[in-house]
Amino acid sequence: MLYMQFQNHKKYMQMAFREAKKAGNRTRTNPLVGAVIVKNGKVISRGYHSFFGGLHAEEVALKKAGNKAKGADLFVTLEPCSTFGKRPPCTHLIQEYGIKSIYFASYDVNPVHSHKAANILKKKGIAVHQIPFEKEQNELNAPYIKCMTSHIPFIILKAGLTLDARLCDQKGNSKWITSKASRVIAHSLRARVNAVLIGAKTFNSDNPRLNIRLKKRNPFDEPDKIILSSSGKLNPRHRLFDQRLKKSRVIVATTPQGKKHFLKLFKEVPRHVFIETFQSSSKKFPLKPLLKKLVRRYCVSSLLVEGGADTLSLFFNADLYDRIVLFYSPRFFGTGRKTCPLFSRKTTHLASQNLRHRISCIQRTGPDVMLVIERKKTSH
Ligand code: AOF
Ligand code: ZN
Repeated sequence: MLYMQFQNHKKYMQMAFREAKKAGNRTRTNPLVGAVIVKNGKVISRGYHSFFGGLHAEEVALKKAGNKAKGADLFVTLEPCSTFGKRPPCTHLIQEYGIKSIYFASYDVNPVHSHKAANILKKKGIAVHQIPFEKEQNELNAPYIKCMTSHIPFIILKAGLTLDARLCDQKGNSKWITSKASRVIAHSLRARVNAVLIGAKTFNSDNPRLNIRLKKRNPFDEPDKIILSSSGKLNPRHRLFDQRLKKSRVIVATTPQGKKHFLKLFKEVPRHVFIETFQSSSKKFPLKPLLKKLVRRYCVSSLLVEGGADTLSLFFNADLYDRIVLFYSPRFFGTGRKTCPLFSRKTTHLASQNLRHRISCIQRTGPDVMLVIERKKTSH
């Protein structure tokens, strides 16, 4: 009997996780959370946190259940919040609606709420149980956990390259190395993050759109587009600056001198373009202040760095990444003046340090192979 009950509880929690995922990339720096309410062995309502600032998962499920929530069990993927934020505390609502017992998967990493709900609810006579789903939670909410604990987004470096790790051919062409199948997966990566970042060289040479081009789009928001350019020398006629294509914000990250240069390029800077300046004492762009600003001002919890080689090296050498996604095309470009390697700048990584990586996925994408590589530990 007890075993059966446990299996059922696990099933409801899995259902709550499926709910949580429905919000895609829309909760930004908030967590993905799902909730299921069960009474007499029947699911009476479900809910999820659907966008940043929106109703919390528990709130949605409780409101749907209404009076029926009295005496029911609540399954929620995250410890409920317990103080006023943008929303009222869920611990309040849980009591108000007469929930009998709650089951949660993990404690919240937000220090405001962490390890608080259980005591509050128990004092009100509500039974509280944890059903740990650590792996699922860490996967689902990697960006939220990273942001909440380090104030830096979850960073994915992405590149399409040849088997000898070249990003460009002899003429410097970097477009069309990988297959269509790889590009479809690359677009689905864009759909899972809040922002995509490229360097000025890639912007000026490729004139990219950096948008999600998938048939099935919901529940994805177009990611913000970020262009890294110390000099501010960016082609003003390129597509990302086109008012008509503005589906998302474009953020130009530059230096004070770069900003002056950039402003001269336009009669009027398009309204969807934001300029952020950072003082730089060395040749390297100050990434950490930029990343912190992206979290604070733009609610970016996950960032996809799409190149080129200089930009990828900048993040790699600064140890500012959590995952690397590589699409290997079955070609070889060899050496040559313009055939740049994946990381073009001098690296300080030693053979022993590279053990920090773990290959978490190997997948064929048409004629190519995709490797997903995780950093074992973050040191930010
Ligand atoms: C969510 N959705 O379903 C739950 C959250 O600013 P607020 O009021 O929206 O509160 C955000 C915090 O609430 C968030 O950092 C997390 O600690 C907690 N729980 N948040 O966005 C939810 N249950
Ligand atoms: Zn809440």
